[in-house]
Amino acid sequence: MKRLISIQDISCLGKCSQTIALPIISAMGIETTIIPTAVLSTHTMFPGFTFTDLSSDMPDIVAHWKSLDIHFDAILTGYLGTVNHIHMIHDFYDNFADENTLTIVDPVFADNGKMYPIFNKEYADAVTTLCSKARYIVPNITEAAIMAGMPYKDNYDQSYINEILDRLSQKGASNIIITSIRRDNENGIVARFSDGSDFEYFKPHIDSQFHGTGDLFASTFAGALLNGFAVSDAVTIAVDYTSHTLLKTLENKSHSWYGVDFETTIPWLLKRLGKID
Ligand code: PXL
Repeated sequence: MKRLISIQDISCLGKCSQTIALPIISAMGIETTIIPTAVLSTHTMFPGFTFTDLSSDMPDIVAHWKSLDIHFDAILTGYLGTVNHIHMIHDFYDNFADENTLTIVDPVFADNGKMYPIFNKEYADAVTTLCSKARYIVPNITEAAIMAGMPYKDNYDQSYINEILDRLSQKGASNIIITSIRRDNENGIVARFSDGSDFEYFKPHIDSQFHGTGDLFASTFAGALLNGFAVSDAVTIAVDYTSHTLLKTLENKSHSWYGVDFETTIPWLLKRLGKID
């Protein structure tokens, strides 16, 4: 069985980061190991959330796993929280990544034109450097613009996206998949792959704002890659699944405001992957 390590926070309530990666990637038939970088009472959109930094454990975890000669097929990182965490991911790559490891970074620090609480330019710069080392990056359009050093725009055209892709490529990013792109009445992704080819995939826009949709996208994308799908197919599956889950969440009148109802759509994903009939 393929093995992935997911390094991001545990938000005890709020359906995001590890509480999405663990169920989704496991359901896709991939052993999902985790390092929780911090424990939060909720994700940061709830007022008054607690935050306990767990990064001091990381060197000991790494040393133990090195002694066990553990191998990971993929390293997925999402919300990390501090610049120190990002330095630890560089160390983790030095210890566990080789030319075959699928390194996937979701930079997770901003959305809708703004940085999330607790992040600043220093964090954005540090995560941009991490993105230049990873094989795949999946920023949303706000994160991509900030990392590219471009002003965020609510309305943009293809030349704006191309400029962001050019600048991120120049900074060393390998396969860039920009999510949450709005175009007319559609939402989707635009990607530039390491062979220089561009790819895009759009679905009808769904008017909603839920936390964790980026995490759902990144987890599904990682799981699909590890199931052997080509990168463009993995992206397509991740967009289809995220959009299907949003629609199902909106249909469920008792859905929470803070996260999507992925629990109800896992069978759909397994069918989409051809794992069940
Ligand atoms: O969904 C991304 C995410 C992950 N982890 C925490 C967050 C967020 C988004 O706000 O607050 C703690």
